[in-house]
Formats: sequence, C-alpha cells, structure tokens
Amino acid sequence: MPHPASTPAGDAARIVHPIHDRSTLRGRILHLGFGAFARAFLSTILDETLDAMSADGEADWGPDWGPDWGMIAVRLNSGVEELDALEAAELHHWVVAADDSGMTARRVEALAGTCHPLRDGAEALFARFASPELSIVTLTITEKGYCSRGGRLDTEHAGIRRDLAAPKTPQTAVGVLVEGLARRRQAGLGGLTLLSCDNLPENGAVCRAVVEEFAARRDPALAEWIAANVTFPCTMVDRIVPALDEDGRALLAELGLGGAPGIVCEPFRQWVIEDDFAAGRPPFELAGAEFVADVRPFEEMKLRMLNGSHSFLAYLGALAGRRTISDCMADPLLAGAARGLMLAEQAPTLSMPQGVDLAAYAEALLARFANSRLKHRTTQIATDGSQKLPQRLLAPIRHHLEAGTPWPRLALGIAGWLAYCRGVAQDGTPLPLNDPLAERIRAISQAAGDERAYLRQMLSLREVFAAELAGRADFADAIAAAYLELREHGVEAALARLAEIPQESER
Ligand code: CS2
Repeated sequence: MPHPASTPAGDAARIVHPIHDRSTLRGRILHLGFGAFARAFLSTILDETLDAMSADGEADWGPDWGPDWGMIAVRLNSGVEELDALEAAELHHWVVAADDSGMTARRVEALAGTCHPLRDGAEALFARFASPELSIVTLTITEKGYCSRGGRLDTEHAGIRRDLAAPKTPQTAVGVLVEGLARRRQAGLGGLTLLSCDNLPENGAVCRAVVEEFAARRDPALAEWIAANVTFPCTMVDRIVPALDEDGRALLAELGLGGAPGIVCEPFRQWVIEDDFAAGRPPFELAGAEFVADVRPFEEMKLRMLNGSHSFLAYLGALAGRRTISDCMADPLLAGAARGLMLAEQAPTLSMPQGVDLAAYAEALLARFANSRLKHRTTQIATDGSQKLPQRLLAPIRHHLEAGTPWPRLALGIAGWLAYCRGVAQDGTPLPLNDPLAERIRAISQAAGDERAYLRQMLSLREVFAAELAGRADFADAIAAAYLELREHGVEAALARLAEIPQESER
C-alpha cells in the first residue's frame, strides 16, 4: 500500500515513508553483515533509489530492471535476534538521521528477506547464491572479516585453515563466499558482483585476492570461473553510524519509534563506487551515489582524514576519560589536535583529483564529529586497532618518512593505541580491549618488565608493524618518545605540546 511521502511529527522529527511498492521486491542483493551500518547506509540508499525509480513513471528500466531490487539481510555468526526482530516487523526498520539542527526518521522497506545459517541452515544461504534472481553480494564484514594479510589471503588464519579443510561447511565470510560461488557455478548460472563496503584501501581488490586465492586452493577451475565471471568493484562508503546502545534506544523511544527495529546516524553520507558490475545494478546515482573510474584517491582521503582522526580521538580521548567523539570535540586541545592531524599530517599525503578541497573537507569532518546527537563511543572506535592502524596512521607515516616531513600527531596516535592497549585510562578506569590480537597484546602487557620492553614487543607484532618499518630507527625512536611522554605526563601535556607547534611552519 502506498504511504504518504512525508508526515510532519511536531518539532521532534520529520517522518518519511517510502513510496515504492515493496510487494514486488525480489532477492537481487544479498548483504553479508547486516548490522548498524548496513541498516543506515546500504538499505537506506537502496530504499531511496527504489523510490526515485518508482516516482519516474516515464523511465524505461528495461524488461528485467524494474524497481524490484530487494535486499536479503544476512548475518553469519551473531545477530539471529536482530534478524528475528526485522522479520517480526515485516522487514521494515527506522533510520533516524540526527544532528544538532534536526532529525529525519525514514521508514526503510528495502528488505526482501533475512537469512542466518544458524537459524535457517547453511543450505538456505547457499540456495540464495544459486538463485537466478541474485545480481550483487554486498559486504560489511569489517576489516578482520577478510582474513587478509598484506592484501592477500592469510593462510595461517585459524578460520581459513579450518574452512580450507572443510570447504563445504565454511564458517568464515571468505569460505561462505567461495562455497556460494561454487554453488552458483554448479547451477549453470552467470556471474555476480561482490561489492565490499568495508573501510579498507582498495577493498574490492582485497576481496578479489582473498576469494580467488581461497578458491584456487580448493579447485583451480572454480578460481578460473570466478576470475572470468565475478567483478569486485572498489567503493568508498561514508556515514557515521554508532552501534545502537541505550542512548540510541532512548532517542528512538522519544520519537515514538521504540517498538520497531531502528538505528540513529548522522545525516551526511557519501558513496563512491567503481562502475564494474557483472550482472546489472540499481541506479544508485538516483540516491546520490557517485560512479567513478578510480575510487582509490577517495578511499585514501576518507581513511586518513576521517578514520585516522577518529582512531586518534578514540585512543587519546578514551585515555583522558572522554566517552564520545562529540565529548572529545568539546575539548579544545583534542579538537585542535584533530584539526592539526588532518591539515598538517594527513592532507599532505594525499593526491586528489582537481576540485577536491581538503581544507573544506577537514572542516566538514570536524563539524560532523561535533554532532552532539550522536553518542559515538570512543571505546567502540577503539576496537580492532590492529586491523585499522596500518591504513589509517601507518601508511601516512611511511609517506612522511620518505618525504622527510614531520609527523608528531601521527606518532601520538600510535602512542595512544599502545597506551590504550595497557587496559586502563588515566583515572584508573578499565578500558575494553576488543581486537583479534587481544590475547597476545594482554600477554605482552602483563609480561613486559618495563615500558621499553613493552614497546619492543608491541612493535614486533608483524600484523600491525611490517618488519621494514619497525626496524627503522627514525620510526621506532619517534614512537618510543611519544609513548613514553604520554605514559609519563599524560594526554593533556602531550596535546599541549603539540598545540605549540605552528602548523604553517610544518608544511
Ligand atoms: C569508525 C568508522 O569505528 C570506526 O572505526 O572510524 O566506523 C566510521 O564511523 C565510518 O567509517 C564513517 O564512515
């Protein structure tokens, strides 16, 4: 049934209902990792695309390409209850885009089903791959979901070893993708697009590398079929979507939306995609997506300027007792350091296409970080640091080492992670360490006799610090100095010292 497009609900929030006909949706997109980000970003953009297609009665989408692009929401490990809640709500959810100037709540109706191998059986999931309806598999499985090392399949990874030994009952996302593609090939169907939407540099290329390498170890003919039939476009995705916690739930309840699945996020979003789809795609550009030939500069810009500053604020902010990113931005020292990091140490490492104004981008990011309606926990962003540091902070450090330019804020960011991994904030509050390397990091921290021994051991974590980088004296000395200063004098003193450096003289 069509809904009114927009119903004002007092001053609290503008409420938007979709206009497309959800009864025609088919399972054309399979999304692995349907969590907070997929709700607020991919399914919302899809919903708006479907609306734009439906609103254009004149357009000819071709016989097979109507506004019927439904998404199947998949989780592989946890999340059964969340998918059950979506089913109970007849596959709709609310997305509240909130900032200090207002709120819009959109009812999203882009889902055509849900699937969880632990609830429905693995065969139900593989049947989706072997369906002629399927065109695209989208992924938000986080950095660690790719089981990669240096951009290639990590064949030492316990989950990968397990799945290679029993490839028909896989547990990793990589194993599931390869078995799904094997089923599709067996069914005599055509290719697919695998669209990585995770915060990794060249995410499509990493996805291709791990899938093809896993397939080659299983069956070279399957790897050849994948190489010939499956595409892996790179994408840059951007929307700040904190995990739903009691703050988000309270806001949803305040808006009268507490009874249905929902998520709170910022209004901003950006999606830059390489246009290389093997089996068609929805016209996402109708909902603002940008299609470009080369996504790399945009990925690097976002990973270093946004995510790099996020990690910097997360570690230093959490150590200094700041709960959220907007709390960090209310602290002039932290906010000033984030601005300095972006302008003096991240922007100079980027080569952007003409017309991209990095100073304006930095100011817009700082305003987004200051959004006080988002309660984005520093400890949430602090998770999986071992997976995030290389592309966010270490890649730009390499650039400065080559160029001979200073990088004091990047050094403090790494020092912040090293101090965070000690497990306590400055006021003695315990800090949660959620990381694939958590066990090893805790063991290093407990066994280390003194700070220098701890540093030595941490810099020998090869998953984070490549041998050739950790072995450079200029790198190791700068990190040691920043870490020792942080441990001895605290976050405020370290930031105050940075604030003294005139930014212009660094260029
Ligand atoms: C954050 C990202 O948790 C994190 O590591 O930096 O999730 C960030 O909010 C998004 O990439 C924004 O697009």
